[in-house]
Amino acid sequence: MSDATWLAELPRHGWQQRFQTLGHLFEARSEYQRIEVWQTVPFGRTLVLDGAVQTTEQDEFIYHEMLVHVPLCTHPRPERVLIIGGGDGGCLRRVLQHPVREAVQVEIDAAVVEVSRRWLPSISAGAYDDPRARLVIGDGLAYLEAGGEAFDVILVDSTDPVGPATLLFGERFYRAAAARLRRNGLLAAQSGSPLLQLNELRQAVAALEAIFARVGVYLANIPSYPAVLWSFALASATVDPARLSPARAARRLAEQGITPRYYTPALQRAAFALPSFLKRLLEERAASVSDAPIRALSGQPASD
Ligand code: AG3
Repeated sequence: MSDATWLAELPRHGWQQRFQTLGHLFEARSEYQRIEVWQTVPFGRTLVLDGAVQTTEQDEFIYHEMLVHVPLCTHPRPERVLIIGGGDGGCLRRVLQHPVREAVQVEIDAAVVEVSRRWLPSISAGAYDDPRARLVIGDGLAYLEAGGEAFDVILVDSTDPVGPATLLFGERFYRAAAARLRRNGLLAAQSGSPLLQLNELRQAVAALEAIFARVGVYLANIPSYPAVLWSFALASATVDPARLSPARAARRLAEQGITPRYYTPALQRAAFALPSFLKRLLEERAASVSDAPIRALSGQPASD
């Protein structure tokens, strides 16, 4: 529950975070979810979908730069890029900093785009008006399965792996995405908290590994997300995520005049170095972490 002073996320796995606010700016129920915008003290304007903080004015750059620049600086010629989700426009804006010819964004909820453009304009920063951007309002899986032109990079900028978004973390979705990737294509997806959603992360990685020859997990610290440490998955039929070239990334940034606030080519390489517990747990196939994932940190199987 939230009152006028504090915005509290819905508790999950016995964990809840809250933010001091200066007020509630907007609230509506769309066809798909409850959409709120709050003015928070630590992070400025904050977009909340179904009780979960999605992005904030102050730290959006970390998540969006890591979701976009890691795959796009890795791909030698990212001409056609597809974004699934990402209605706030933060991904689209970073994608358009690269030498792309077309960026297609498939977002299921038109209201998220409208609310974000109106209340959080600094996040998309005009990206939707770029002639290279094409917004499709619709279901991401249906779009992929309908077939059509292929992409160099597919980005999945989804909500948490609960409810309807669960589909975006499963084998059927990844198979459909793989079928729409060009040779040397890359898929990058936000894959949740490696501390609080470890089981979901392992399932997503297992589903990716069933389809892509090369799968890597990388991390970033995102202060407005629960437990801060956040994960992304990068998958490809041909490109080994562990052998990304910092030199190529540096060249791309220089050529395009991109000056990120979080991302650097050295950080890109470092982001794939995983803490031991995570490396081990991702390697273990069958073990279950149950619904108390943080307890897996102790190395003890969760019993309840
Ligand atoms: N999507 C992932 C946000 C997950 C945060 N989870 C939470 N607060 N429980 C972000 C979309 C930004 N474009």
